[in-house]
Parts: sequence; C-alpha cells; structure tokens
Amino acid sequence: MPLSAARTVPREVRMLRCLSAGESHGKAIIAILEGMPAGLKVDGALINRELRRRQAGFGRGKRMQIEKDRAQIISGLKNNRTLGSPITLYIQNKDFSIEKLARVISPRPGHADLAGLLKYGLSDIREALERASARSTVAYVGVGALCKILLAEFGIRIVSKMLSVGGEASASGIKAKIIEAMRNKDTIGGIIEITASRVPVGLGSYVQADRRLDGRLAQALMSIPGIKAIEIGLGLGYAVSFGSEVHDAIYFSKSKGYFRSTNNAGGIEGGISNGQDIVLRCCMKPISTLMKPLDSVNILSKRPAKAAVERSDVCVVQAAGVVAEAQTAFVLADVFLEKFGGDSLSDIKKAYQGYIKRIR
Ligand code: EPS
Repeated sequence: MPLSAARTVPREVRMLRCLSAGESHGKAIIAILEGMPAGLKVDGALINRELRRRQAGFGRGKRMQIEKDRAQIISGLKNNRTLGSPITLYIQNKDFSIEKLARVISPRPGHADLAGLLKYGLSDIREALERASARSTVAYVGVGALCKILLAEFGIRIVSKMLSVGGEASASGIKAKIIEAMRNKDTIGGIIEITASRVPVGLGSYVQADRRLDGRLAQALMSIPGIKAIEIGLGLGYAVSFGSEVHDAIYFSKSKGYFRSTNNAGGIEGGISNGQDIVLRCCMKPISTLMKPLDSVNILSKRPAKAAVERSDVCVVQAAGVVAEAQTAFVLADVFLEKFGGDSLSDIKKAYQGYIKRIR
C-alpha cells in the first residue's frame, strides 16, 4: 500500500484552495485562489481598499510609509468577472532589498528565528524571517477581499474592531499605551473582535472533526502571525458560568421564526452556524522585534548576545483585525460554497434561495 493511502488523517478537500508565495523583501507577494465560481463581478478597488486598511493603524513602522500595496489581478478574470479559473493576485514589494540585507545571527525571542534556523538547517536567520514575516498577510487580505465580495452577494458582512491594547479599552488609553511602548523601545499587543453578520444557519457540520466551523475558523485565525488565543462567543467566560446562565434560550415567533435573545455561542453550535452573528476574538502578542533587545545567543560563537534589532512595528493590533476579517471571509466562503456550491454564481444563488425558502 502506498504511504499516502495509509494516512489516518483525511486529506482535506475544500471548495476553495489558496497558496501564497513571497518573501518580505523579495520582489512581490503572490496569492492564487482556486475554487471561486464564475460570474462574480470583482471591483479591484475593493481589494486595494482592504490592502490599504491593512497598512494603517497607529504604531505601524516605517515600512508602511514605503509600501503602497496594490493588487494586480493577473489571472481568473475577464471584463472584471470571474471565469471560475484560479485567480492570481500579484502585490509588488517596493522595499525589494532581499539580496542586500545583512545577515542576522542573534535570534529574536518570540519570532520564528531560532526554530526556523534549526528546522531548515540555515546559517543566516534572515533566510527564515523573510518568509515568517507578517508581510505575508498582504496575501491573506487580498484573497479575503475576493471572498468578501462573494459573501456580500448574499448579504454576509464581516467587520472587526480593536477591543483593547495592553489592557486599555478606550481610544485615548490605547494611544497612550502605544506611545508608552514607543518611548520604552518596546512593543504591545491586544485583542480584536470579528463579527460576521447575516450568515445563514447550516454552514459547517458536526459529522466529522475537520468539517466543524469553529475548528476551521480557529485554525485560520490562529495561523495569523502573532495570534496566541482565540475565543468564540463567550469563550473563556463559559468556564466560570453555570449552564443555565449561558446557553442561548430558543424562542419562536411567526414573524421572526426561531430566535434567541442572547448570543453567547457566538453564532456556532455543534460546529454549525446557527444563524446568529458569528463573533470571534483574537489575542495578539506584542511584536517580537524589540528596539531594546532581549537576551539571546550568537549562533556562530554560541556566546550570549542581544537579539537582532530590525526596523519593525510597535503595535499591529488594528492591522491584525483586517487580516482576521480576511481569514474569516476565506473560511466562510469555503463552507458557503460547500453548502450551496456550484460552478457559477447563478447556480449558487438558486441553491441558496431554495434553501432559505425551505428553512423559513
Ligand atoms: C510587514 C512588513 C514588515 C514588518 C512586519 C509586517 O516590514 P519590515 O520587516 O520591512 O519592517 O513591518 O513584520 C512583522 C511584524 C514581523 O514580525 O515580521 C507588513 O507588511 O505587514
């Protein structure tokens, strides 16, 4: 039996597949999205607007003054409509300097530097950090924008907000915390909340672990660089509550159909969307490049050294919200296509309308 047939974990079959490529200071970041239906009108300005949102936020570093991220769509579209073929996004790096950058020899605690160096047998940490860099999230955001355009055809909207930075929740408190981090040559993380509204009941499934919507969202959000924890709905709050206090009671009225007056489940029960808003929270750690570096080791001499210092950001919590929206959009578009799938938007609309009529 060939090894591949002996896999115990099923090979994932998804409606949407995405690959990205590119180093932080290489020529460009590229994304290929396969599985989008034909017939979807794509406004390139919407993609670029999302890329711009990702670049914004108080606490971003000097790189964002160099880059003017814009996506060139180099396949999959004709006259601004999807063809059903793979869509390729090409986002040029203005700071294309990979060949000139100095070797890095003291790994930063918290970054992929040391683990990447050892795993790939490298002699220069730069060869690990270039791909580990959160610059790659520009690809997620471009792909997420395409997914948002598809979901918007069905009224689904995904937004995010910054709930706190360094434990501060007010706008002035957040700004003060970031200024404090800047002054101290430090960095700071925080919490973002993502809400997806008008998601129909029935996306994802309990029938197999890898079909559970909560599991799939958590995987996608956890894969954003710097994210260390995810909550769905009440999240950690469930651990300190009685069941009677937290489960969302069910009601029915002729005008509304089934409804709830609370949403502690965050829109997901049994791994399936339940028709309420999907509410997700992500905790982001402080950026690991510190201008006042932590203790590390010189990988050549193995002697104590301060960690490498590179141009970086002080706080990227707001940008992480945009990336998290994109990742949420990718997963929701994927499960949406699983439920209503079809090769063209008009087929999907028919399936969607038939389903909505049945469950009404
Ligand atoms: C990023 C670009 C990078 C970093 C950041 C994200 O630019 P540079 O390294 O050239 O300053 O600002 O990367 C990280 C936070 C990281 O940990 O690698 C971007 O485009 O978002």
